[in-house]
Amino acid sequence: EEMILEDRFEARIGEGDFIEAKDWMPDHYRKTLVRQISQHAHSEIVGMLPEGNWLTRAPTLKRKTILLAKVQDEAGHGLYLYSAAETLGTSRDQMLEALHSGKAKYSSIFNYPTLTWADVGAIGWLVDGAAIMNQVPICRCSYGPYARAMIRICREESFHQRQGFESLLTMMQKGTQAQKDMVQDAVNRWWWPSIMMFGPPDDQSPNTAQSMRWGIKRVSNDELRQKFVDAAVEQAKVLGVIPPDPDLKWNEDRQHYDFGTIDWAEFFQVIAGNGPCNRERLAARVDAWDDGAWVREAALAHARKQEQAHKE
Ligand code: FAQ
Repeated sequence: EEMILEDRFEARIGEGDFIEAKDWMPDHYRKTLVRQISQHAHSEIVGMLPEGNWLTRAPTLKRKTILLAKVQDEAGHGLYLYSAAETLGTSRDQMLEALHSGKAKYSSIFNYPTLTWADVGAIGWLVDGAAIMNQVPICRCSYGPYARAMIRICREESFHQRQGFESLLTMMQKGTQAQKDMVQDAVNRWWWPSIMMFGPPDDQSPNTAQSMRWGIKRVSNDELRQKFVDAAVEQAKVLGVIPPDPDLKWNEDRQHYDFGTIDWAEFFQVIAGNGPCNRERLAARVDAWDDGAWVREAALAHARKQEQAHKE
C-alpha cells in the first residue's frame, strides 16, 4: 500500500499539484520541509535583531517609522512560517527548542553586526534583495501552505528591498562625503555575506538534488546566486557604490557577471555557530523566551478560565 501511496504522491508532484497538510507524503519530504520552513521562520525572527539595533537611533521620524514597520513585518513572516511548519505536525515549542538549543539553523547573514546607520539600508538592498531572489521560486513550492505563505512574504519583502535601496540612494545623492563613505563601507561588509546567503555551491549542497526533485526548491543555490549578482551589480551602478570584488566582470559568452572566489571557510564557520554575532543573537532569543514566560502562563490561565466559563 505504501508503494501505491508513494507512486500517487510522485505522480502529483510530477503534475505540479500542491501537496496539502492532510495528504499522504513520504517521511523524508515532511522532514525536509519542517527543516527548511522552521529554519526560514527562525531567520525571520533572528533577523529582527540586527535592524532592531537601530530603531532608537534612526536619523529621522520617517526612517524610524519605516524601520519599525519593516521589523514588525519580519515578525509577521516568522509567524506565518511557524504556522506553515506546524501543519506538518511539529509544534512551535519543538521548533523553538531546536533553535534555542542550537540544533536548528537560521540564516548565516544575521550573525553579522550592524555597525552604522548605512547597514540598515544595506540590509534592505542586499539582504532583502537576496531573500526575494531566493523566495520568489518558493511561491511555487510543491507544499501548499509554504507556497501560499511565501506569496505575501515576497510582496512585503520587495517593499523592504526598495526602502533599503532608496535610503542608500538618498545618502549617496544628497549626503555628505562622510555619509557616502559610510554607505560604501556598509556595502563592503554586506556584499559577500549576502552572496553566501544562497547556501553552499551546488556540488556541496547535500539537500538540493532531492529538494528539486520534490519541487520544494525550484532553482539551485548557484543559479540564484548568479541571478542575484547580475541584478546587484547593475543596482550598484545606479547607487554609485563599488562592489568589493575586483574580479567582477561581464562575461559576454555566458551573458552573466563573473565574480571572485567566495570565502566558504567563513560561511562554514558562521553556520557552525562561530560567526561574529552567533552567541549574542542566540542569547537574545533565549532571553526573550525566558522573559516571556509570564505572558505565556497568563495567556494559558486566561484560556482555561474562558473554557471553564463556557462550560458553566
Ligand atoms: N545560512 O543542502 P543545502 C530572511 C545550511 S532571508 C545558514 O544547500 P538547503 C528575510 C542548510 O540549512 C533568510 N545555513 O540546504 C529577512 C543545510 O544545513 P542543515 C532565510 C545555511 O536547505 C531579511 C546545509 O547548510 N531564508 O530571513 C545557509 O537545500 C532581512 C547545506 O545546505 C530562507 O531560509 C545559510 N545561508 O538550501 C529577514 C529561505 N545556506 O539544515 C529579516 C528558505 C545553507 O542540513 C531581515 N530556505 N545552509 O543542517 C532555502 O531556500 C534553503 O533552505 C537554503 C539552503 C537555500 C537556505
